[in-house]
Amino acid sequence: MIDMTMDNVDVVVVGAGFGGLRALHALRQQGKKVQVIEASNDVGGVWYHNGYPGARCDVESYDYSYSFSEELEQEWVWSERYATQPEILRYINHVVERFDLRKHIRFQCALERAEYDTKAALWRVHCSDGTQWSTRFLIMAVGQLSTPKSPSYPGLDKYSGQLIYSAQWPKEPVDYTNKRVAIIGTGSSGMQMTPIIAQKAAHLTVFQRTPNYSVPASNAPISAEEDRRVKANYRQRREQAWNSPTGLGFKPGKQSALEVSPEERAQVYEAAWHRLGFGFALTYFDILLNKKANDTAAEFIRNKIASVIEKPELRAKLVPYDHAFAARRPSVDSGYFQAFNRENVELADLRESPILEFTAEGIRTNAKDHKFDIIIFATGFDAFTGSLLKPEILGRNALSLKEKWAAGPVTQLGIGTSGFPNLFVLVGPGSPSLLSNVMVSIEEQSDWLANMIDHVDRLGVKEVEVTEEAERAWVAHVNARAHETLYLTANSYYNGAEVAGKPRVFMPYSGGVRGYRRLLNKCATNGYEGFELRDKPLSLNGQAVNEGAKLTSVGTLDSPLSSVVA
Ligand code: NA7
Repeated sequence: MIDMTMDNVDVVVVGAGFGGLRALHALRQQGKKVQVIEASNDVGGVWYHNGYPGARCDVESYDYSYSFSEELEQEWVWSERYATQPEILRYINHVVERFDLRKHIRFQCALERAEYDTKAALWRVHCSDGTQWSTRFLIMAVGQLSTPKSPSYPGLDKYSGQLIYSAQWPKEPVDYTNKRVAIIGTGSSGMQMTPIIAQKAAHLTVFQRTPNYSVPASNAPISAEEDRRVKANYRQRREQAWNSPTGLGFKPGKQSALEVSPEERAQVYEAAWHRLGFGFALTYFDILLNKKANDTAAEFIRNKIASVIEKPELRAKLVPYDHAFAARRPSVDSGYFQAFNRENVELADLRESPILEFTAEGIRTNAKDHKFDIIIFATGFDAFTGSLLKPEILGRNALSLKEKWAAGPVTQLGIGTSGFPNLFVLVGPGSPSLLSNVMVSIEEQSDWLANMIDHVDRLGVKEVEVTEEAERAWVAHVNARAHETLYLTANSYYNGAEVAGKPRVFMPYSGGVRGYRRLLNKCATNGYEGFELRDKPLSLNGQAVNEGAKLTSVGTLDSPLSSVVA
């Protein structure tokens, strides 16, 4: 029997970032009753929280935007090639108001527990504010980089200055003018904020553990003429993005980096360097596939980075040597390396001098006692699974998602996992997600899911569940594609190296958005191959269900990455 204290809806979507909002819109178009629940105060997801100085997208604005409405595309005017966080947040709010989405969202309402009622084929959803929902489908749109890490250090609680996380940037202004500031972490967040904070801080110390590759953003304002030009051919631009491997519109070069002369290669790299951002990695088709080809790009970048750093001792520390270019996520920066030429900017190399402890006044390494007014953790996230595994999600026979994925996430197409009927993940592990323009992936999967839900509703299907066979095959395929690349040669958040003790498995799908879309379409055309569609819940249709026993995890991947990662 349905618990009458619970509100009934067709779909609960968890998260009101770009993904959740797009899923909401797609499902509303299908006439579904949808409830979005969002832990924070407003829409925007990572773009709501990551309000640090210099935060901006490193995908071009025209491509990092929704494509589902031509009117929206035409009316919204982006001011810069790479939009800043405030502009992206304005865009998200514009979309929410324009498509009347806000009334479907409940804020300050975090998912705490979801349990599957096997007899009713319903998810019972329990939230932090005491609300409960009973829903046929549960869609997790919680983001891949949305649970910030919080490194612990001896003495952290003794520090008396201001401690800030880049991914939970305060809503009130942070005044770093004439202050002594520390940034820990040199991923995209640390690299973006360094040159901005350096301009006003009395002194800035950047704590670096791993030197990172970066390609210049070549950001620029968008002229009215360029805006007209893009909008006249927007469909064409979208088609190009959808049919490119990354969803960014860049087609990989047809040649190998190794089959052209060094002079020609230098010219091609030089041109790409000044305009392409991430596209630089596709200048030749084998940069991400072949170490020798990669070396040519890496060497070019190293020389470029070295050429803008004035002090030789800093050059040696800032130039990346220990991993292949783009095997970990490179940055697209605006003056990061140049910031170290300022007298008020200092590099603290954590490989040379690790942090020993935090003190009341700052940070002590074995080289120095640093004093800071503000310390910023730009230390990244528990990627892919952090936010998925935070709530307690109990599937058939009370199997928890945490147990099911104890050896790493296992999915069919990155969308569903066996033992958890009617639960779907948007842009989850096993999908192109962070190896793609995530906007392309979000739109693709939202429409696919909305169509699937509409389809099964018309058929009177009560339960949709991934088969164990399908998820085993998909994991094997994800691994096989990863083995074709250089991604496995580095420690990164792609393979769980960012959190101690996390299963070391490769999580995104590296087969590209076009290939992935073909597989999604094939799956749908073949009657949602790999998913079982049941007109009665499994527990009622006469098949034996051992209510007491838990499904064993089929999560062990066929090739644990710990054996291949250096
Ligand atoms: P990233 O890219 O995960 O970068 C985190 C950075 O923080 C990276 O340099 C880490 O060094 C460093 N880090 C992490 N933990 C520590 C500790 N304990 N001590 C010192 N340094 C540490 O996160 P971002 O927020 O910069 O970017 C996230 C994404 O946003 C990015 O990929 C783009 O998609 C946009 P490590 O490399 O692990 O040695």
